[in-house]
Amino acid sequence: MKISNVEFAGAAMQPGRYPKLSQPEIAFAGRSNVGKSSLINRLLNQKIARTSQTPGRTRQLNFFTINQALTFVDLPGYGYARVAKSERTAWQRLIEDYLIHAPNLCGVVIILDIRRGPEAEEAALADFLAYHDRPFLFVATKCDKLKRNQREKQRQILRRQIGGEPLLLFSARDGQGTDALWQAMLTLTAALETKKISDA
Ligand SMILES: Nc1nc2c(ncn2[C@@H]2O[C@H](COP(=O)(O)OP(=O)(O)OP(=O)(O)O)[C@@H](O)[C@H]2O)c(=O)[nH]1
Ligand SMILES: [Mg+2]
Repeated sequence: MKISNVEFAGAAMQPGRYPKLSQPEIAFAGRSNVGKSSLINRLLNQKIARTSQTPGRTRQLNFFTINQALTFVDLPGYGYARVAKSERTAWQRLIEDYLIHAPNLCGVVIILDIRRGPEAEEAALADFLAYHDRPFLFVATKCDKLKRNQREKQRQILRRQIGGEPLLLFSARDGQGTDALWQAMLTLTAALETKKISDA
């Protein structure tokens, strides 16, 4: 995809209060510090989403619109123990509310750390999305941290753990997987359009 324009299109801190946008949306979910914002920046070829060494950096939903045609939604990370429990619950409610109600959401990219794989939260998120009829795909990021043969072995292990779902390998550092991820996301947006037509 040729990116000619990316704009920050707003943020949401409370359920129900989302920027009013009309483009198809892709959301990026994953535990805190897994590399969601870095992945978005790599896909967009610019440092627009704020990244940090400190987990729990993204505390709101941030919306970025590309070529006025597609919106990326950077979700707050989950599973970070050093954030107060009340605040974690509030984020979770916000994320869930968005994932249930977003009218233009066509898919969710669930981001894993290649070295860590899915844990209870990822499984719960995938179940939640399936229940609400939201398409999702798994991406294992930070692949640059493993050597090629380790990476392949780990890919097999992770695929088994996610029940044979497709899994793309990615690195925000060296850019591997960027084209394949764009392709997969464009397939999700096309599927939403088709669904809208057949539901009409
Ligand atoms: N080696 C390597 N480091 C990465 C990669 N992606 C992210 N990082 C590093 O991981 C840390 C966290 O990255 P972020 O993109 O801020 O992670 P996040 O998931 O947005 O974090 P929160 O917003 O806090 O939930 C940063 O220090 C990044 O430089 C990658 O593909 N390879
Ligand atoms: Mg972030």
